[in-house]
Amino acid sequence: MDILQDLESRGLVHSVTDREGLQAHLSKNVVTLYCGFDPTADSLHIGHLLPITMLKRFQLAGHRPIALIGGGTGMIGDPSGRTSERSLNTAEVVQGYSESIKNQLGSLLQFDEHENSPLARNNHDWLSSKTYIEFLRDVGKHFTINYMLAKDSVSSRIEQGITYTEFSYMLLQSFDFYNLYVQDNCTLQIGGSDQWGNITAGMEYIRRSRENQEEEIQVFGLTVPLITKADGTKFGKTAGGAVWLDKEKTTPYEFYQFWINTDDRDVIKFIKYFTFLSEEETSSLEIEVVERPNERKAQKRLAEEITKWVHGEEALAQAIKISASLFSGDVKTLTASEIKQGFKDVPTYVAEQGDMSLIDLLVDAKISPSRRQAREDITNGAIYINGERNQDLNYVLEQADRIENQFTIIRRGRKNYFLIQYN
Ligand code: 485
Repeated sequence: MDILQDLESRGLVHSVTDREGLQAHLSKNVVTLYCGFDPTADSLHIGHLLPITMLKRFQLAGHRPIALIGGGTGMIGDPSGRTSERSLNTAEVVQGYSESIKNQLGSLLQFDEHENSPLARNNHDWLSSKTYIEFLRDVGKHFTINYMLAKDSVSSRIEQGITYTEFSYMLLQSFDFYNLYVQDNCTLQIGGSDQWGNITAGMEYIRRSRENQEEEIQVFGLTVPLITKADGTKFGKTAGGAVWLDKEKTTPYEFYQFWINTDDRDVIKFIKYFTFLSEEETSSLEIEVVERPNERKAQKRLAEEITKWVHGEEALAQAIKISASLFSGDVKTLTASEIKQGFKDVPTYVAEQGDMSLIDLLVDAKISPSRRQAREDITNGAIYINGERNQDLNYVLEQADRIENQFTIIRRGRKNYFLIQYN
């Protein structure tokens, strides 16, 4: 199976220009390809993960990927796939975001570490030095307004209005493809399906601007599908918002849990999309989903693979440990840093240092609704301190109940967790 067939069998190809031509091109050459990322936030999110795995797949197949950071285009804002105008960020903000994103892409793709390892480029390098007059003459002249108006990214915004700034975005992305074609011999651009218009505009621009040269121009575009879920909800969103790749924004435990919670109907598709597991292993997990769905083996494998890739072995081991502790209730072996991750969304009560009676704590932290109920909860055996049942009505919490002197975990009933944090 060649790379294109492999991608197709995984369901990763939404659209491709000249499929047969691309297949031949990939079989005859080490192809340089690129995908662009605009610095619109200080971190990438899991919506970016699929194109990143694509870059890696091409690399593993012997081709040469470029991760392009949109330090220049991020100053403008791509209207593709959006229903409203973006607000502009300052140059400093965009530069800061560019750096964070470059670091993330570097850790996922390992720039410059081996022979056909991915390259990093930043379009600020060529966009910022081009004058307006040059740009209009060299790039603008190759596009008719009619062509630009016909693109989805523009036509879908006409009624509502689109600024000249965002309208021009496709010219910048086209100019990027051209530059990478000239300087790095890049002949393929990939992206999400919302990028189709910008990618084909770039191909068009390369052809037109090189029209009078002798060389035969072969450039291609390929897009990955928008990820859909069986239950119809949007992929990549949780109650807490987007799932980020930055561990400060989405902890490795939350990240791991996101994948663990994948629906049985989606899990094999996601394994094909996001992991590099063999066909045999994927098929055997497919059987597991059907025959032993309760064991959630496929979800565990999916979560393990992606968490390891994005956050590393150690963070994965922690995420697994936190998940197991919360599941079994045996939380006393958790470290303070693991508690911070695992209990991020748990009601937290900040207590003063010093000893405190259990009943007072249950009432003050609103764990039990009244003193009477607190007493009942304790006698009934519903209260656990750091995973251990406590039925002593006169119990006073002391130093030994504080994990690393910072936290006490209280559980009421089967799984209502509360976190006590000390000042
Ligand atoms: O030369 C280029 C300059 C910038 C870009 C691409 C080529 C970025 C692109 N215009 C864009 O906005 N991409 C989105 C982003 O940066 O968040 C997303 C796409 C998604 C997928 C992902 O980037 O919406 O489909 O391509 C990698």
